Amino acid sequence: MERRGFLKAGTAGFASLMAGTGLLSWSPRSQAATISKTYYVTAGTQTMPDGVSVYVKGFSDSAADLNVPATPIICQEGDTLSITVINRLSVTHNLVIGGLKAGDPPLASTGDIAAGGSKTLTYTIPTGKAGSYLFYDNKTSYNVLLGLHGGLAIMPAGKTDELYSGSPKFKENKQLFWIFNDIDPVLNRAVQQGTAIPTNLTPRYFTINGQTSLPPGAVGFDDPTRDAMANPMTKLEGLVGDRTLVRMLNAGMCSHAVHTHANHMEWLTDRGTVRPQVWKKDTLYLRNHLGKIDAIFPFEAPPDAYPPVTHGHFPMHLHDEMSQTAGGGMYMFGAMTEIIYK
Ligand SMILES: [Cu+2]
Repeated sequence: MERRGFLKAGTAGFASLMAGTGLLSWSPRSQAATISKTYYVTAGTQTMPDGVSVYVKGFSDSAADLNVPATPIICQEGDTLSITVINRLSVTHNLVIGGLKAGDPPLASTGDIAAGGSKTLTYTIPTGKAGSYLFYDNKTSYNVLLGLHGGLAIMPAGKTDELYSGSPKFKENKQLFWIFNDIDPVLNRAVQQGTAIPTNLTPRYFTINGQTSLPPGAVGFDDPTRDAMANPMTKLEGLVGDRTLVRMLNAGMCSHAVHTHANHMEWLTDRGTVRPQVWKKDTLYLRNHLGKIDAIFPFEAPPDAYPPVTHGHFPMHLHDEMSQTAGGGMYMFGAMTEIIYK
């Protein structure tokens, strides 16, 4: 599949998102609903910014696609999730929904899905589970690193602008995921070729929502299907006052220092636990191995500029420097996106 499938996947992922913006779209309901979704476990190759082709696996929208990360799911407390996973590969896989808090057992699991088989996970979401979740494959310790992961947003019932009931508010429908991953191609090659899985991993590529930033002059620069700076699913874009919820999930093996220019972020949760006070910080610690944080980027006029600034472009990058490189050195080909005041 693979390249073609992957590129197709890059745009297919937008389909369930809000047309034109890529943000998670949400209309609350007074009644619970059943949210049905089918994922196909597929594999193929993804070309890294240095031209290296890396084998990846994904929970994809069709047998012909390769979506890394998976198309996200958004729902509300009280809803029933019905997720069918069709395993198109020749080894056993599964899909689990991570727990709300660090250390919690998974909310739900498909159980083992044999090669060529399928399973359906059904889970009715109780009140109190609103928040951000990573769903992933935990059949092995490394399947999540290969790309088998995606984001699940559970809204408080009937709400459009709160992370959890009573949380600081964001602007309606201004919410998105930043899902980070890192890739050691030695691992991916071992899985592809069925050789021994390495015990020491050294990531060479760092992604946000499956892509890297591509600076001017690079192949794919400013192409939203390739460049994390231009992808509407990833970049922060708004007018002053467009408070945006960012649900940050880390599928990878490296911890990160998530740094925004222009504004400090309002830090709401760490690993699913609501923080006792909302701190405003420009750099947030996102732990490795399923770490997660939620924060609001407030889109205030940047406070340190005079005369006041209401338009402009700023970066979000990670302050752990290796994550801003590809292939062991290419700078600005890493986990970075753009913040745009329109
Ligand atoms: Cu910076």
